[in-house]
Amino acid sequence: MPGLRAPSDYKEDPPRHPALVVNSKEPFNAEPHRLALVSSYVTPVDFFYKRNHGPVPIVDDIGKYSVSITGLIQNPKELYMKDIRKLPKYNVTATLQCAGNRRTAMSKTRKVRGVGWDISAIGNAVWGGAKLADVLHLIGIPKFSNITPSGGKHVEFVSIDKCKEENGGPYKSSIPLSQATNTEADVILAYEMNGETLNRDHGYPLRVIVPGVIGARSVKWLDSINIIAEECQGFFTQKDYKMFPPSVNWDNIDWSTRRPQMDFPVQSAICSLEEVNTIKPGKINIKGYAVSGGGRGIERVDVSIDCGKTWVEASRYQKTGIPYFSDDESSDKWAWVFFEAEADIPESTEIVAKAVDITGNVQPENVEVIWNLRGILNTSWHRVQVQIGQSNL
Ligand SMILES: Nc1nc2c(c(=O)[nH]1)N[C@H]1C(S)=C(S)[C@@H](COP(=O)(O)O)O[C@H]1N2
Ligand SMILES: [Mo]
Repeated sequence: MPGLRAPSDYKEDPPRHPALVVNSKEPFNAEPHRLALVSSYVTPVDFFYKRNHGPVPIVDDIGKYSVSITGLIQNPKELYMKDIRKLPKYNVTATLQCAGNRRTAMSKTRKVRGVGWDISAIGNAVWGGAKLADVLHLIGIPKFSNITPSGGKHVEFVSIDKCKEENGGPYKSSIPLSQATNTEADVILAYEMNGETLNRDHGYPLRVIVPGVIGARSVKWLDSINIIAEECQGFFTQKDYKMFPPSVNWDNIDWSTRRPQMDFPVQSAICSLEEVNTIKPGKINIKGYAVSGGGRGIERVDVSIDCGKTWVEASRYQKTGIPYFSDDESSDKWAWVFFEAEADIPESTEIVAKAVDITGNVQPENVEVIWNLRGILNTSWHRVQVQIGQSNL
């Protein structure tokens, strides 16, 4: 692991913005306030959620840093930053969402295990870097490959951070070779975030970005890329980030019965209001984000101000002044969409939002039906309470 070093404690973790809500200090897990989240389409780096499983790695000499590409290929290779920077550079606007986003709300039904996230374990950034398809092409794997001549079917990304879930070993995960070599899937080895050099919390010097897929597959602090026959056998691919039915508990769980989660389902949340609000009667602004996995656009966002009895359609946009159309060339395919609606609130009520993606997938009404012991993928209708009274808004 030339050039990249993994500390065993948190003394050398980077400084963070004081406005972040810290869910866990060591390892550092934090998210912005919901209002901050919808104040800009591209999330500023400081306010982008941070999800670490161990101390943040350190680069002592960037000139010495390289990524090794090994496994079921003819010629294993070491790639330095200069080799990666020589490849065509792409800027991909993509929303990263932790599978545990909105876990706290799921925990209220029945206890779940995991970091307690509110609704902001999500962010949208412009990721600059080389396409993984180009990197793999460089080492002799053709674009749009399903298998290498020696039987490689998956691409494993290995970091160097020391994670307790891996008994002190590094974070790792994998994606199918077909996705990795598909230029349209836009899988990026990113060295920039929002036009700046990637910072330490987000994976400096190099991380993977797998658009449309749960954040867990976007491995930070990349140390090696392995072409393998079976999917990654590590903890975060085999014993975590899988969706189980509500009947499965910690006594009867059999991890091997489920596939690792990849695409995330359609999601939306109201960010202009807290969970419980006290307002004066009159007009309020209902604003939030909506996003779906796999590059599926957002077809519609419905808002209700009477607990879900009747609905109005919210307006949608990515860039101010430009109307959003799902599947249009002018839209950012991998990015979230903001929605907005104005409503008159005469009495205390529950305000609800639900999004529909281009496939017609819609968020489930209740959290109970999607409850799972790890508390992942809470995409149930987002509900906030408003009470009429002395205003705090
Ligand atoms: N090496 C490494 N990569 C990682 C993680 C990690 O702990 N170590 N966390 C993963 C998870 S679960 C998520 S949600 C995203 C979070 O990325 P961010 O901290 O840049 O928001 O990184 C992923 N990649
Ligand atoms: Mo995550």
